[in-house]
Amino acid sequence: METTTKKLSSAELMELENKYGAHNYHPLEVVLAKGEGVYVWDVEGKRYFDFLSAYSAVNQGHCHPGLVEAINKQAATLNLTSRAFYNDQLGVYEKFVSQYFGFDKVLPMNTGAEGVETAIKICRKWAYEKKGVSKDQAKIIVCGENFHGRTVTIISFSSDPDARGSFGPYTPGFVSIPYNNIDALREALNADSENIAGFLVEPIQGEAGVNVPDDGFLSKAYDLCRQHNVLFIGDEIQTGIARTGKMLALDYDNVKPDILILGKALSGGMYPVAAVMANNEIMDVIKPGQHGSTYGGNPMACAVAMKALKIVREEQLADNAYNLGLLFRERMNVLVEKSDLVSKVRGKGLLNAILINDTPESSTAMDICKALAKNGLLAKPTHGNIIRFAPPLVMNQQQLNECCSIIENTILNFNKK
Ligand code: IF1
Repeated sequence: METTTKKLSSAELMELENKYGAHNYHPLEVVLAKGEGVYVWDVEGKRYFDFLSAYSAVNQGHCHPGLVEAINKQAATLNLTSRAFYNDQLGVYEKFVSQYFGFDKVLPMNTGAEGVETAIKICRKWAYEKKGVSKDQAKIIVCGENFHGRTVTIISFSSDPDARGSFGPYTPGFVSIPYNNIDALREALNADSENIAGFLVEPIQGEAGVNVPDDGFLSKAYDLCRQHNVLFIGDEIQTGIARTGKMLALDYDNVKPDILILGKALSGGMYPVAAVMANNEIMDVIKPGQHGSTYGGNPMACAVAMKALKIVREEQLADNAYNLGLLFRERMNVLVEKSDLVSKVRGKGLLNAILINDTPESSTAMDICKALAKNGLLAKPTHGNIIRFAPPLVMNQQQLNECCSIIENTILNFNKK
């Protein structure tokens, strides 16, 4: 065993991950050791603006003092009881989160993928018991290029060869249509109306490269679902909790989903907390013994999530994300004019991406991210030639302008290999 207390260098720590950890990621070569607000620091003490926010989990900023206090207090009091017993946090949280998002009930889980699995189970059971779908015939419509998580059932309806690849056999019961294509949705519903149980959709596709659908797509999709007695299931794990400039991205379209899935920023990055919300006629199809999780609804998660949601409201993070997002895209659009390297900026609120003018196979976007890191800003490419920008929502205007300058300078001084 190691007995020395010597601090390990970035190189040594990367080597440890490389040697002892499964190679299921390809991280940027920076080793983080500390975070505060919009900043993170590496092992050597270099400071960066965090433009990933742990994939939109730390919307409230790193180590938010209110969240640190909430988790410490609960950690010293009661952590985990399982759902075999009641606990003094769960009911209070369930009331709080249900009223916050306007649903009758919540089913608490931990990770986003679990939330999606939960929604699928509720939707299927509802289809058999309420819609009258014949046994094992329920189908859920999903969208091409979706990202909903990593479980076998969820990757069964992924169109990404890496995500789905050699993990079969796959779970049946899913029909895929192109994203943002209302005619395709109409056709799929017409083709099998009586067996379609749900439509599962990301209001903005994150992993696909911040794909923003046309105005009206989501509300038209919702109306079609109503016509066919199909549940509209909103995956707001990444887009929710103020990220896109509204509390939920679906708020832009005035759509209230039948089932809402939240995760990530529901805990502000403190702890894995996910929630599935629905009204009674849907949620009540789940009876004791039919779903659950050891950690789901534990007192730590409840205390942290309540505080995380209070912070979003108190600090008006949705409005801040909305306003800073306008500013960000305005400045990036100037860059699109100035630089041949950037062909487009898109997004809502503080969930944005720039398209790099090179092939997805090229290393250009990755090389730009490395240069950005050198200049003190952390971001990562998705799909090869798209760079996602999603800073914590506690950023202020001066910081955002500083970040835009870093991005502009890095790109204007970038020499393609
Ligand atoms: C990884 C992306 C983000 C999600 C939506 C469910 C989940 C996610 C809309 C599952 C998770 C993550 C997971 C992360 C990469 C990531 C991601 F690049 F894939 F698209 F956020 F940008 N629905 N998204 O975005 O939630 O089970 O992970 O808690 O490393 O796989 P989870």
